[in-house]
Amino acid sequence: MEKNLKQSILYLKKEEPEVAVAPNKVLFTGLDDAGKTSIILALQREFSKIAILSPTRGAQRRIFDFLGKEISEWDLGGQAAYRIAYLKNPGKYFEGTEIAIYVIDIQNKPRIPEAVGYFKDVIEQFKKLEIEPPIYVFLHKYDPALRRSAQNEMEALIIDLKDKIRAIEYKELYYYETSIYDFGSIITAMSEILLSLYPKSELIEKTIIEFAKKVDSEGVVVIDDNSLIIGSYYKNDETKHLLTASVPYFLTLHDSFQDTSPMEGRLEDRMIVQRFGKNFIFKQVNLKSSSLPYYLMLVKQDPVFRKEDLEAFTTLLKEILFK
Ligand SMILES: Nc1nc2c(ncn2[C@@H]2O[C@H](COP(=O)(O)OP(=O)(O)OP(=O)(O)O)[C@@H](O)[C@H]2O)c(=O)[nH]1
Ligand SMILES: [Mg+2]
Repeated sequence: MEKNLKQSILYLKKEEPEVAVAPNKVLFTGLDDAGKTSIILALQREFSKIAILSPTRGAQRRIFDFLGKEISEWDLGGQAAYRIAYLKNPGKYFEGTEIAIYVIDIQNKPRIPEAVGYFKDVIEQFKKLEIEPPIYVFLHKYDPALRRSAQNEMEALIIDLKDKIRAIEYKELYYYETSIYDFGSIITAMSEILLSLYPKSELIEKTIIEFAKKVDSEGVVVIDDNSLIIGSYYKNDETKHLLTASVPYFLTLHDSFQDTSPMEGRLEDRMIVQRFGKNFIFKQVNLKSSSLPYYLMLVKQDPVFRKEDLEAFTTLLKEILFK
């Protein structure tokens, strides 16, 4: 009996496809001071570290889990001396990139030509290595205050910058306007980018839409512990903005409560904020006992929903994600 059990466990282990799969490499690159490390820290809600950040030394790597997939995140310090070293040894730094995120500080107008120049260098390395990862250009430091006070000027600058980049031929190129003072912009960008690696994302989306209808909600987001939205439903753009902008604050508030009273396992624990005649409801959901928590946030007219509806929803999510 025991032997059979052991054999079947061995068999199961052999069958497990994840074992041989290398983590997906996501590369953050760009000039020094562009804001790469700040973006990464914002997603981890390490706000106090952003304030005292110093330039990244060389390549910093971190591995994290996204929907059960290992993501290997590379943050390439952008100071000139490091950039020269990377270009001398592309195999070491650029090889295996599956997604590239190129961060440009759009507030630093005098350095834009330099940023475009290094962008060309990076593309050349990919060509040398015969890889063509999608590149997401972050037009970064587009702060809300700037959007209010100098929108025309910034839009003109962005058009000009895109023209310069367009002159460099590359297949898959996408743009995001981001700012660490608009967390929603970072969360939305990173979630969309990482979900592109994940074939089940459409199914998750459908499940969320069904749940939103069932509980009569105008917007629902499911978030992982890295502040990444793994699926969402929004009735309209306004709801989308309200939800994505407030998610990081709910997460931070949740983090601060966690230190004193653990929420885990208490189904009734939720945070509710009333605004615009609506209820913003935030709660932790445990989709897998061994892994990091997930979070659910929804906007509704009334603050209640049936426990059974939530349970049916989380069961479905679990099946999609982990089976
Ligand atoms: N106004 C504004 N400042 C930002 C934003 N993001 C980052 N910063 C600031 O930009 C500076 C540089 O940020 P880092 O994240 O260290 O830049 P980096 O690209 O990692 O730089 P290297 O590590 O040298 O390559 C810091 O002072 C940040 O506070 C943003 O969205 N808006
Ligand atoms: Mg850095």
